[in-house]
Amino acid sequence: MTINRQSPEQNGPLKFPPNFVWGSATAAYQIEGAIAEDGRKPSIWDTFSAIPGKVLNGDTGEIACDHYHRYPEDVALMKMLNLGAYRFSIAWPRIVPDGRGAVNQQGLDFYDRLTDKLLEAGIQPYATLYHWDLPQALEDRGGWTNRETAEAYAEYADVVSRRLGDRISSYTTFNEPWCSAVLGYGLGIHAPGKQDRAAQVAATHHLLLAHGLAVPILRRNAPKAEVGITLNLWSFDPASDSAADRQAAEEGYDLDNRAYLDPLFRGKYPETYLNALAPDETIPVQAGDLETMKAPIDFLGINYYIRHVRQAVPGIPGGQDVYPPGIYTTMDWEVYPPGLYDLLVRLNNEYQIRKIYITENGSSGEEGPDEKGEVHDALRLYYLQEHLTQAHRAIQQGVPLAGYFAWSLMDNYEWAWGYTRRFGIVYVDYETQQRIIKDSGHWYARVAASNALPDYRVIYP
Ligand code: GCO
Repeated sequence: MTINRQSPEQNGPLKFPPNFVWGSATAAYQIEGAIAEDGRKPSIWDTFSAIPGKVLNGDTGEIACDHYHRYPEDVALMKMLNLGAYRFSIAWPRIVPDGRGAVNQQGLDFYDRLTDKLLEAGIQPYATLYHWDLPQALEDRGGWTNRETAEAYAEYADVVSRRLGDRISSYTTFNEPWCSAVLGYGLGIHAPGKQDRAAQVAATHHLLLAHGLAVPILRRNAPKAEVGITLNLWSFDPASDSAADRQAAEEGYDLDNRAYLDPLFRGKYPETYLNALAPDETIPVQAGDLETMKAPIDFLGINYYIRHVRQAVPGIPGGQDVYPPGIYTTMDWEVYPPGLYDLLVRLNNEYQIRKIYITENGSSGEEGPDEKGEVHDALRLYYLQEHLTQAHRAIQQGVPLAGYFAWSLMDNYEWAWGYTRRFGIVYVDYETQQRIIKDSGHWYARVAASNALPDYRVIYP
């Protein structure tokens, strides 16, 4: 790791606006463990991860980071990292274990205790209501392909926000509905593992509908909290200057980004998306749905990891990905920080967005402790630094970016990759459950404390 103290492009620290929120993020199934404790019943991820071949090494979230029991220690770690906010998700199968009906008070108690611990430590709780762990009982009736799941979700949102109310600073209805619909119902890479394009289209609609149904409920129960949604978005670049490649990149943007943004901000699906539907892929839209989906929100959360570079393929809207030379992480994801700037500026130009948070951004890397017990994760530190530099640039261009959440607080269960991909700024030894703050975590703690990027730059490799 080289520290360049005379970086030519930077004079002095890059200061962020006052009150910029510095946080870190996790998700329930990825860290909590305790899958059968205190009344929790199975989610689609318990079922899916138990099927041989679905998850690398057969890994499950049974124990994960044991956060359910170790949350006081984890909040203490957040404090050491100078975090002003913590983005976590609430497990629906702990709260309404059968998806609908009986409420499990012990499940609510856990998030109550966590919220209090955070507030005691001066850390704002940012709660996500759905990060992919649908109660299995609902999946048994069709899951997100069934409109009933949207109604069940609204009831669940009501239960949670009645209990936690304004003690939660910020409610996010959904994390990455694209992943739930496309990876879960279309490609079968995630739970529930369906490979059915028509199911994907129906799931997309019901996820967006559920969001819209929940917004007024959250506002009523927690009038002082903010309400928003998090999307996984990419920037899209053409593989060449040709008109065909440029069109492929634009179609890709429409199919993956705009298919979620337009319903939320404009109350309609984009033309490219509608035109790409096969005859059996019908959107199960009912009167009023599109109006419901565009309920005004206080913020948009963006999870940005990579860009897409697209090459035209005749007959395939959006073309195909190509992989330019560059730095790649162990997920085989290209490190492309300017894509974050491009995306933020474009979103700000195209939609009326009151406030944006980067709710996830980070890098995988499999470094472990050295003989001194330190974890030197140079690529992750570089990744955070470069993306924050681009975020800072976007703020200079007028993008209303209000906060940044590093993914992730700690190494955890990386879905179909099991425990083989580590994203934490804190290392987790899964055998002993020991946590060690990595170099990137120490660096991030200084950034959060000073509300600025330091005046030196780390060069990679
Ligand atoms: C995501 C997920 C995270 C992943 C992360 C890295 O929202 O996609 O929220 O759960 O772990 O993105 O792949």
